[in-house]
Amino acid sequence: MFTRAIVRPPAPNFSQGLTTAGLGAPDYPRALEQHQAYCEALTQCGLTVTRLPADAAFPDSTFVEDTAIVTNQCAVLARPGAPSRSGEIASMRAALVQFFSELKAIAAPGTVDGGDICEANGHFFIGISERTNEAGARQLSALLAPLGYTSSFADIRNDDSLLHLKSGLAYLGDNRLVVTESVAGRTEFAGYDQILVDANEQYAANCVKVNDHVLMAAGYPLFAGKLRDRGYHTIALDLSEFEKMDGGLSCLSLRF
Ligand code: CIR
Repeated sequence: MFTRAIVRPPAPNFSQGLTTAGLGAPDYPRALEQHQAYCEALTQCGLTVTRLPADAAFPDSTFVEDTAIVTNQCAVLARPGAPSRSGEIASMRAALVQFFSELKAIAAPGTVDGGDICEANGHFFIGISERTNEAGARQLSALLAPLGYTSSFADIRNDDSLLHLKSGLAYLGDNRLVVTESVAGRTEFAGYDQILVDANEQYAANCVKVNDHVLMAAGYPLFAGKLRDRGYHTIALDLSEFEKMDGGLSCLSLRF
């Protein structure tokens, strides 16, 4: 069970963050509304939500999931692969020390974006991507191992459809993964029950199981139906303004 989440609303210069989406500039008031609804959904799932102040020094800082890996035993500060995001770590450190007695950290030359890390019941899938390098992946694996966590790597550098591993992968519990087509075919994820996200609904793959609900992006009826058919209670959230900045649902919070 999760009890807490950390979020950070977008700053007014949110549109100056990194993006490849080609969907146009985000509408700031609308982004704030969507973020508010996201926070309310987390509250509905039973979480106490800590809202960090918006930080215009880092336009991508609303994507807090990329800055740390949190487990039920520890937190690991990430080391973002995008240089423009490296300064986001200091304020996340200050936030996390309130909740974790010991903070670990990825060090140079390693880079890790939290969006590349998918935990599945004590096993960590670590994506090696344009953001997370092999040195960072090995460091994270070594930090987690003494705590009893296992890990494995998935190299997604040749997969243009994925910014981060979790752009195409989510874990729902009960040995069940949500996968996009390109992720479904990979041997790393064989042995799991897989819910396939249709190619024209790929954005929906980045969903999050929070206690008794699955939070998912609104506007993806096929995927919503697949979840409902399997008995999940879904909460659909409009994330259009975050999608314009390459952001998925999971990256708007750290949950623990
Ligand atoms: C970036 O490119 O870093 C941000 N504009 C979006 C990050 C989204 N994070 C994620 O999917 N984990």
